[in-house]
Amino acid sequence: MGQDSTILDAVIVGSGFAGLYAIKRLRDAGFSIQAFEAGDGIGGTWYWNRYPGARVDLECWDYSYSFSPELQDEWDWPERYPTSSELMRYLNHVADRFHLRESIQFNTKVTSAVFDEQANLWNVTTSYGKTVKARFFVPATGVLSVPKPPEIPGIETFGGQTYHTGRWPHHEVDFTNKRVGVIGTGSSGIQVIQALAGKCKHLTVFQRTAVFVVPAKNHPLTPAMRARVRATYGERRAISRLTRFGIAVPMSSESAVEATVEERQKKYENAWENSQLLGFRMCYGDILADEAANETVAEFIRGKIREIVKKPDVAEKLLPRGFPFGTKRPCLGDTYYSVYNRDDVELVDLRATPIERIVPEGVVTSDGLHELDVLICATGYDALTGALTQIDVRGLGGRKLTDKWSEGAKTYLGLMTAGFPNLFTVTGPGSPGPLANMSMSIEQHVDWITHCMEHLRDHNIDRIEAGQHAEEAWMQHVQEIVSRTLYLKANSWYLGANVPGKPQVFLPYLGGHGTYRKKCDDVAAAGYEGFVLRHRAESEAANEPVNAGHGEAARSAAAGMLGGGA
Ligand code: N01
Repeated sequence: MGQDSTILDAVIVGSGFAGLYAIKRLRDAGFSIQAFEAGDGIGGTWYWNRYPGARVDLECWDYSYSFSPELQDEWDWPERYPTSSELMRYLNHVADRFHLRESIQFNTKVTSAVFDEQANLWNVTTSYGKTVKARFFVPATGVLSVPKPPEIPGIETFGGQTYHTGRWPHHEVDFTNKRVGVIGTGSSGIQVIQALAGKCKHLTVFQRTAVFVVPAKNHPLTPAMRARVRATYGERRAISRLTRFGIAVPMSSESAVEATVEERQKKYENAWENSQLLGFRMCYGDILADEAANETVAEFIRGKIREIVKKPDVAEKLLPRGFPFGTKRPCLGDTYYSVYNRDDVELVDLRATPIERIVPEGVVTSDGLHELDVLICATGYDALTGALTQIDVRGLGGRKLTDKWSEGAKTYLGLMTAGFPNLFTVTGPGSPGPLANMSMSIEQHVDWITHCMEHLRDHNIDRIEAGQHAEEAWMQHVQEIVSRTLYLKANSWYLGANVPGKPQVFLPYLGGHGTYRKKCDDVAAAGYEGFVLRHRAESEAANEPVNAGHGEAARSAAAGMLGGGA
């Protein structure tokens, strides 16, 4: 982009799905880039999440890159839902095939990023103390990458081995003859519990909130199945780009409350038998918006739990209650409920008998000591903002990102935050990110960012920033959309409710992947409406925004957004 070879066009942070694709796209577009990765290998979330049973719960034909038809054609997925090691194999293949590794410095954490407003450059400092200068700062740090500890007194005194699912060691952990405890029953806990039942001496599950777990129906893929998927990849991806969740499964617009009991039963049985993560949510249009509709699904799944779990008192504890189905992320698992029929698996209901402390021998709840050799914390993440706020990011006037976001993250379109020019957040808060197909959300964001940087280069513009009014209107719109749904009725990580002291603001955009994609494209087509752009010459001469006249347009565009629908 510029002449000075010591100045990079962009620094990218991370080498998971997002970082790898950002390296590829920005490099192909002719930008000079450097990526930093804290781990000693690529893979991002999959690099760290190697716990037993770890696998993605979107089907491989959705949860994979779509940018290269050759890559799609040559890659053989062995199973419907790939394990973390299969995903690592895939991502390593992508890194090798497109020569991405040469742009990544491993074992290097980015510790700070400070914007120099005179020079219009980001000074990015790493754990080695070295600072590099770049025009753009692109954290591709993932939405679920900073593990959340369980915040239980005495945890450091535990005498056995302690692990967090989100920081699993890279060596084999032997559970033979071990008494293992798992704290947490979200997606990670559900997977690790299924994998360890029967593989250790005794498994104790500490459950604070029972979740909805629907069958995964995972299976190996035959060559014929793979051929069928390949034949329809193009069409599937094209449809997915327009849908609410970024996958090519039709969403019904019918109402669950208006359907007859028999109609509902038939649909729900079908969803149970032919399940995928979003199956139940697709059955009726009002499931995530109407409590009575939602309760029909919730009660159907509770009925299945009662059928599978033989001990009625245990089944009763496993029944999810107190939040609508789908508002905490549902989990997938083929054997989850049946593991509780084993004599060597015990469920501790923390609502009835809370954890008091951890001692060297194990976990003490209000009904006594549970002796353990291994403690696994499947206690989740400081989601959506944790990885960004771990970096000391400072924008205009030296303002810290943590100060700006002290009452909740604010962005325009989840792509930029006002006061922090030339910083793009890949699948940032305020975008659909984790409420849609992540790999598709990542490609959409990275494509948009690349086009934007090309536009700036072609028009000699050296600064882009989210407009204040556009940002406020967008965040209002995000809140307005979620308020029409049931999502605010659950203490979820979407809301930041799982991290003590974190501001509780619902951050993912719920308007749907397709709607959001169109919005981003329209904004770009209108000359990056709502953003403030500054020409290089003007930067040098004064601080007057080149599209100051867009200020009103931005405000009215933002006001127009408020009319959007979920
Ligand atoms: O984390 P979670 P996760 N004492 O936050 C409990 C993605 N993912 O790692 O609900 C006792 O969902 C907490 O209880 P509660 C996916 O998007 C995907 O499982 O707060 N319990 C909850 O049960 C997922 O949603 C895949 O009452 C405590 C659990 O810990 C996201 O990652 C696989 C506690 C945390 O559940 C996060 O999933 C894995 C305490 N002090 C993850 N603190 C796939 O693709 C927390 N808990 C398959």
